[in-house]
Amino acid sequence: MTNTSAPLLTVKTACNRDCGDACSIVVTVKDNRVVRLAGDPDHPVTKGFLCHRTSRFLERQYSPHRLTTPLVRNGNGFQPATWESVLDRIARAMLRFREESGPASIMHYRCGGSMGLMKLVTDYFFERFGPVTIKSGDVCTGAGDAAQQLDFGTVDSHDIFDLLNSKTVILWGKNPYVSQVHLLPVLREAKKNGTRLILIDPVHHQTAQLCDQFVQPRPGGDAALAMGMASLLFERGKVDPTFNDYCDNADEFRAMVCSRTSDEWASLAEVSVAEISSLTDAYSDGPSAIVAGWGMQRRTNGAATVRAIDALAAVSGNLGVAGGGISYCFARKGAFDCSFLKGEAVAPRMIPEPLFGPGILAAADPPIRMVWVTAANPVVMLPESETVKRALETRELTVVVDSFLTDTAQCADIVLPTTTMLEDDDLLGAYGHHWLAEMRPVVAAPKLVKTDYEIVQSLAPLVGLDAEFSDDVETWKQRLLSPVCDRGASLADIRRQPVRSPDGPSVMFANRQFPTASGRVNLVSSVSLAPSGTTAERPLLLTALSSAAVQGSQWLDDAQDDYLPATIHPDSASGFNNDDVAILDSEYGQLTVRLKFDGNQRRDVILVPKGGWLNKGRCANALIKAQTTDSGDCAVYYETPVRIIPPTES
Ligand SMILES: Nc1nc2c(c(=O)[nH]1)N[C@H]1C(S)=C(S)[C@@H](COP(=O)(O)OP(=O)(O)OC[C@H]3O[C@@H](n4cnc5c(=O)[nH]c(N)nc54)[C@H](O)[C@@H]3O)O[C@H]1N2
Ligand SMILES: Nc1nc2c(c(=O)[nH]1)N[C@H]1C(S)=C(S)[C@@H](COP(=O)(O)OP(=O)(O)OC[C@H]3O[C@@H](n4cnc5c(=O)[nH]c(N)nc54)[C@H](O)[C@@H]3O)O[C@H]1N2
Ligand SMILES: [Mo]
Repeated sequence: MTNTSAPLLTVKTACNRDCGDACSIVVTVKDNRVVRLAGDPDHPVTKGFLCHRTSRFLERQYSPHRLTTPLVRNGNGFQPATWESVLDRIARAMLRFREESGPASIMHYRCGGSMGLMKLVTDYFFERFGPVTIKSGDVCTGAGDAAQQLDFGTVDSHDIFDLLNSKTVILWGKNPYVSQVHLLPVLREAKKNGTRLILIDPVHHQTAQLCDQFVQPRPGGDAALAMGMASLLFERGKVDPTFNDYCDNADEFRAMVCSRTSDEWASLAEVSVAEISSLTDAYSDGPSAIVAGWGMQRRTNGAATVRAIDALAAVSGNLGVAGGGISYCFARKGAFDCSFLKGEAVAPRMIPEPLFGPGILAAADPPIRMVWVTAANPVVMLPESETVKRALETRELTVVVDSFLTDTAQCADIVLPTTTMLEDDDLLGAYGHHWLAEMRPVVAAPKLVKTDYEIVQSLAPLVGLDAEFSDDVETWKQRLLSPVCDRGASLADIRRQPVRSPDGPSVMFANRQFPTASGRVNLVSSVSLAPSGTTAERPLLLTALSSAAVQGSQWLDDAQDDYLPATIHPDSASGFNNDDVAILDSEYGQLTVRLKFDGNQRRDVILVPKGGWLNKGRCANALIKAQTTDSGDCAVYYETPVRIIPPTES
């Protein structure tokens, strides 16, 4: 019962969701209940507004489906249990598996439920206990990260406001209306100042309307498009005459670019000669920034694609200059001391993240006997959902930490209830700008709900790790911030006002020195093009993308009642009408969908929202094959060929 006379308190915290914006939130609390969430007007990036999904977070916070007690499996269902009994059972199992089969028989898996730095301390718990089996790579950004590490020796970006210095900005496969709404004010201001905006995306979306030019290449055609643009730069004498001075492989790169004409590259990218020409004109009228999205690297040639675009930025002279650059991710952990965690360097075994399901099933010597899943919903979000489900259901012990009984939690033997972002205590960097933030519990969690850190803290004494995990969160925060604490970014500073990381560059590589082995850019010297992916039998590429209303799989309770909407060009759906129900069929499975016609889409794609639940029949990953990209162990999410068939034929 809310006490109507209780005072309204206003407190600040930050949004920990997997998004580049890491917003500062102003929270209004009454009687230990949050009554309002608003964007912080004092934060230069948040600018006083929140996205659609976080504005509606209170529906999730106060959902009747939230988990409020530990659960243990009882046949096909679950029954409540005490923390004492579940922790005791988990600790005994962990000690026994380690003793009998070695720590590699335990796998710890975490994904993007929270971007908080304290989640690394949970990883550290398993590293100290083991090290245990972990994932390698990253289904979100792995291929592009690997590409930029190779090319530049690091992954970071120009300041977000440096886009105001650009004459041209190319949004290369990016949809800020959905995935990064706080980039929009910057883009709008740039546009008002005369900056030309261009979108390159195989999918037509709202961002096209914001832009002066929209180019719609074939999915996976970007490397060819970048090569075509580079070839026109060479032809027109528009390359930076000094690029040899700061790039390796200049001759090899040029030979590759010139191995085809720009017309041939254009046709491989499925864009017109006029389009590639006007794109190159615009790009060479700089300084020009490329803001690369994440979708293009979730393909078999994902790393090669980002490398081709990096090289285009390098030879055009756009590296190291204000208004230039190729922005992919910001180094969100850059300000923090995370050296306590050794990660991949000490792991006894790694399973590439996209191969989580088949990888667990195939693991031998030792087999994986126990899996601990936290801040992740792999059944829904990783490819081959049914295989992931089987892998989790057949372990001797599966523990899932979440606030909801997700498809993944339903595979567990033990489910541990955890806090939401309004109850958690943590630090954040952002992958879409350079500001740092602190999360504070603005209301108390339900009585039996613990943060991830509190959970490993309670487990630590039962497995002999009390000393390492006795520090409080405040101590960890100070430790994490130690590299920047005497440069204006101490915990006290961050509590007082928005703080930009002192290590966040305004302009990357301003002295054209690169942290590669040679100190120079490593230009790519061969690029593969993605296979077209479609077949005569299955002529559409299943493309399951982020949607504005939801973060990943975190749908609100009543949002999944209809069939999954599937957007398709009407020419690719002959025999069907708009709003018809159809079966979406791949080699791996089927889903029932409701068709939505859109004449702006290419004829070789079908679009559905990512993150639909398996138990609601809305999970795209049930149709998608588990495979890795060319580098970085990212997932190939958008290359599964599918067809639509009438419901009666399935
Ligand atoms: N509302 C909302 N916001 C989110 C999320 C969410 O679920 N909902 N998810 C968050 C997460 S996990 C992440 S990683 C980020 C980024 O999430 P993403 O959804 O990856 O964000 P974008 O990079 O904006 O969008 C991907 C774009 O890549 C395009 N694309 C796909 N294939 C190709 C290709 O071959 N070439 C080119 N040029 N483009 C291609 C798609 O059409 C799409 O427009 O956003 C975060 N923000
Ligand atoms: N087909 C297809 N699949 C995709 C993508 C795609 O574009 N297409 N996108 C991919 C991308 S970019 C990403 S990043 C992944 C995301 O994959 P996930 O990170 O697995 O996705 P979420 O749905 O956000 O699931 C996170 C879970 O964490 C829980 N959670 C939230 N906060 C906390 C916390 O503090 N502690 C704990 N223990 N749990 C918490 C939430 O309740 C939620 O159930 O999905 C990938 N999957
Ligand atoms: Mo992601």
